[in-house]
Amino acid sequence: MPRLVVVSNRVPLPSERGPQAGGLTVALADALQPGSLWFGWSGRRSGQPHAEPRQHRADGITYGTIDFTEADYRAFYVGFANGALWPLLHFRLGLVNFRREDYEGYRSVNRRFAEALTPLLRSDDLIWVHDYHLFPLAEELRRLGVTNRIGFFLHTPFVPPTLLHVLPRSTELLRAMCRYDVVGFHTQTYRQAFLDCVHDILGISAGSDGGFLCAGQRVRAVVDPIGIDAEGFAEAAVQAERSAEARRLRESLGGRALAIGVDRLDYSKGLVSRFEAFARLLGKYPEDRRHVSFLQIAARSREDSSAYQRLRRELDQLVGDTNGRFSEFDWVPLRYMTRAVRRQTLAGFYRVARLGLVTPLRDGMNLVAKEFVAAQDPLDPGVLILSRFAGAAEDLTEALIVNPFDADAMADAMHQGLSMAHSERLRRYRALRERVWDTTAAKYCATFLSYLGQGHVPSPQRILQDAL
Ligand code: GDG
Repeated sequence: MPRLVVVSNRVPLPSERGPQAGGLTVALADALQPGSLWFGWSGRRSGQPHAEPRQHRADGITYGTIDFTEADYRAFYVGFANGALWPLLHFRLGLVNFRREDYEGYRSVNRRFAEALTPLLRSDDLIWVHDYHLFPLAEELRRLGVTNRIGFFLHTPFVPPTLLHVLPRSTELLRAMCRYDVVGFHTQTYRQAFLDCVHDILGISAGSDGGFLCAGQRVRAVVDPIGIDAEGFAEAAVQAERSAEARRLRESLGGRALAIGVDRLDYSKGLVSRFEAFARLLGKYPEDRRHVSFLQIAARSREDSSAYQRLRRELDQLVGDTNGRFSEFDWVPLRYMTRAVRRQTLAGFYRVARLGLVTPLRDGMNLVAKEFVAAQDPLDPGVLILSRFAGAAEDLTEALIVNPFDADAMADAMHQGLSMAHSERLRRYRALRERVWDTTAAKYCATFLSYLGQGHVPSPQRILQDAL
């Protein structure tokens, strides 16, 4: 078996993981077997970072990390990756902030990743690169003579050609994406958008299997929806339902139904329109006022960015307005916390909830939708309200699918969910459960690795070792 090398922007060392284990860590748990290497940024900024990576070992896995300078962090991470690529890939052109010096910083960090990683590589390693921070990494590795199979997975949506054109240097980035052997997306729609860009911008047509040839490189664009460890999460929810936290939450509801939202505090997650929709529910359906409480957990993220600071201010104001308008002396309709909670606790909270509100304006997949389904009590399940613009909506069609730009329609869906008959809740839940159990994290990893392994030619040493 060749060794797996995972590369992502941020490497969460086991010793430094907080309550909010990232989606990637959880999703890759199955692929990262002892012997694997995970390479990326340590999360630290230092004046004079070492060119050579620091290496740590835990549970048989090697973690290779490098530090950033303050300038790298500003240009690569805050500037180009999160200030230009993230809004573009989430269709928010008004928020795209392109600065040439940020782009140069992005390219130079990708070059440094390649220079630090190359000496750690073996000739038959399979390299799996994650997300938009690292579009040009394969190109930089190829420049250094790396001929291994290299795959890339994009966790965000991909945009059609008219939008990609908006970003200066996008042709260069698209060409760089074509230095990977495999390029993976969550959905058919994103893969098609990528192939349309390759066609319209680079003038290359792909075959029906998503394969094409670009500057001598054979590339294959594939669909591989990410999932969760459904069984493990369901078990965690059963345990957590009996925890002190879940009990306190239930007692605090005083018999009311719980609506829950769990998101990183990010403008793509549609929190503003979700809060507006909830206020409309309370205004339009007075009978629901005494029957529901909404808990939004929105762990802070990317606080160095001005777009995120503005969002926080807007949400603070909305929460204040809604609660000021509708609260009664013994009831606060909207509970909003920006601190992360433990994953186990979260599982119990989902299980207590009657409504799961997953209403992003755009989202690559959205794992919260799958976690909510997995956590439900099969005999008395809650209702998932899901944005049609989350990748998850391509699969989870039995959720109440909403347009997150239509606050009235979302309020109606919340009302429908609160008054839904038990038989309909069961019918929808059973169909959703099947989908969530069908597209797990383990399957996501196995599928990607099988694409990446195809065409893998073992090195002469490996053939010799295997023969002995
Ligand atoms: C990107 C794409 C794609 C959230 N708050 C807490 C907490 N979380 C956990 C959730 C979930 C994860 O974080 C968030 O995953 P999402 O999929 O919703 O979103 P992104 O972070 O934006 O991830 C997304 C994903 O990559 C995977 O490809 O689905 O579309 O944007 O697991 O439960 N976890 C804990 N405390 C919190 O307060 N423990």
